[in-house]
Amino acid sequence: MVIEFTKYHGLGNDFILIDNRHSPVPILTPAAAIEMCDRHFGIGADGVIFALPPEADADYTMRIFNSDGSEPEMCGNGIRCLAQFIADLEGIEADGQSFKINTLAGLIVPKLAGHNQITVDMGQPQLLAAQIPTTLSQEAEQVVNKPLEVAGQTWGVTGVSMGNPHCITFVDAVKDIPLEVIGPQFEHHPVFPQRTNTEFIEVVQRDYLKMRVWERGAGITLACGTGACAAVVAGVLNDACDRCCTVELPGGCLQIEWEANQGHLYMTGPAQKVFTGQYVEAARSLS
Ligand code: ZDP
Repeated sequence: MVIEFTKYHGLGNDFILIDNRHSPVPILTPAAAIEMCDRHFGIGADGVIFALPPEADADYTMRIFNSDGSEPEMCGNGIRCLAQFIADLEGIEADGQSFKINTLAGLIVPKLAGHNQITVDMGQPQLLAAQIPTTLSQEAEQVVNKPLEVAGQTWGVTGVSMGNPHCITFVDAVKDIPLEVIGPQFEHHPVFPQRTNTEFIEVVQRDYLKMRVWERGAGITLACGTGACAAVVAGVLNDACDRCCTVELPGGCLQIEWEANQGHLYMTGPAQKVFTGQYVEAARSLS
């Protein structure tokens, strides 16, 4: 079987987009997603995203499989790519056009902002330990700068859910962090029962953060939209940054605003189409 796909990236966080508008069930299994995401035997991507029909009061539903086949609740760079994919599929060019997208983290609303930029209303972060989820604090308490032992070191960590779990820690220099060694130890630490995404943050200025990320289910990626939002929330909770920040990731910059009245996060960044193709299912087992 041949599968039509389009490849997009948001700051180098790259995704295979599938037009699944005809059916509420993804046309691919998590096992197929693992094969397609493989950078040597497949197309290569951090995840596979499906544009599915909407549920009530929305325009579309998004589902995503990580490159390890697990299914996250939300994906910040991915939903910008999804918005651009929908605009491309439907021939929409109008700046200001927004889409209501059902996700496992609730309704998320990306808006075409012009010049390849998309602004996403990411909703409100969830801050209680039970919501993240983590056992680092009592269930109904926040997790701000709690000590966590990883790799023989004590890290001060802050927990934030953007629908998906994030563990944020502030460091002097992100370039010195051995991500591939300690990332998996954070991801699988027993205090995070759903595993976790982990962000290492260097505060350059109160309105400019540098970030490197180890993603749950995907490892090192060049950018993470939900992680950048979670980093600004953690920075504000620790009085380390402003509510409006530039977050510099290895793949480029995102603008993040944690609006004060409703407490919604707004993320602005690019989404870029790279190529379309036809994937030969089971290409790997044929090779
Ligand atoms: O929560 C998870 O398992 C993440 N790996 C999901 C993907 C997050 C993403 N990088 C983002 O930009 O938010 C797509």
